[in-house]
Amino acid sequence: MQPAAKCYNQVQLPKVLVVDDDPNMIRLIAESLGKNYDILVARDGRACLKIIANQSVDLILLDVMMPDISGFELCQTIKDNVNTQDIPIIFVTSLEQEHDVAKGFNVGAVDFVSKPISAVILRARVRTHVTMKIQLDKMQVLATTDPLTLLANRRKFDETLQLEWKRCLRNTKPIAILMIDIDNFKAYNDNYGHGAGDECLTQVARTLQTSVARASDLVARLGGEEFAIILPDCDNKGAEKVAQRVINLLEQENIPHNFSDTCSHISVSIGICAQLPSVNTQAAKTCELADQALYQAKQQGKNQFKS
Ligand code: GH3
Ligand code: MG
Ligand code: MG
Ligand code: MG
Repeated sequence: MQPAAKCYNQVQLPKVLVVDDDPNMIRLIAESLGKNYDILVARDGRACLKIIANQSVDLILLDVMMPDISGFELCQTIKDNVNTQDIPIIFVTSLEQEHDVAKGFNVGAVDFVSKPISAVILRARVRTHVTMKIQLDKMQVLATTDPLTLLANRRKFDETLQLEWKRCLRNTKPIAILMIDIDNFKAYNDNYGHGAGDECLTQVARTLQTSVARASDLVARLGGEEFAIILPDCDNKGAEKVAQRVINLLEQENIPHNFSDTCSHISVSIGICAQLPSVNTQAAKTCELADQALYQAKQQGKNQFKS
């Protein structure tokens, strides 16, 4: 699972992880950086990997020569993992031969700082790379978020589906997709106005988010009044439970819709497809089948789900 997403409204110090087997060096680096950063410490590669698996880190200062795993190997491991590959890594090392520096960049580092360290240079480089990382994070959030509902957008949906599909294939687990479409939404917009339509979309988005239980479940707005949910490690029975929860919650919320041919409140139709991924099938096929089920739900009277 990915570390929790960052909240940019909160005033939070950037997190810098110092990985070094020498406690004196760790102290020196921490003193050089001052109070502008939240400094985390790991004495070896294993401790480093544990920290970055559990929290989001903005920069790693990495020693090369360490007893268990070398900094070069550790850097490669971090860069090979999709959940950690965007963390910038600066090597802090006494190795300064051309081929060592080249190797550091080849395994994915963004910079090099020589030991013995100069506090001024270290601070300047850390500030530069942390600033870039924070800007990159903001751009990534913008590129993957639907601005109206703050749900994941279609790009994020497609990316997540590919990742979760592969993960479920590796672990021999089923994956379920729910395709969700608001019923008679054109009539809602035409009668209550576009502003009310936007508010309704936001409220439905919140309801969908409330209906899923796990951190790995993804709710997305695909466009217009169409949404989708990815439920990794979930079979058809589990997916039907989520769909029923959505329908029940919308009934309780009772957003009035007097121009609907279905019922007097805002409702949705849901198509479900749960599959065990295999090497011969593709995620797109699951979406297609969920779309066909959604069509059935619409045909058979709306405000319901079909598998
Ligand atoms: P059905 O029950 O068969 O799904 O019919 P429908 O009216 O919901 O579906 P249709 O595809 O005919 O209309 C979708 C409407 O959604 C069209 C448009 O007015 C509205 N819509 C799409 N995107 C937005 C948006 O971002 N904001 C608002 N307010 N309305 C939107
Ligand atoms: Mg060392
Ligand atoms: Mg539609
Ligand atoms: Mg619709």
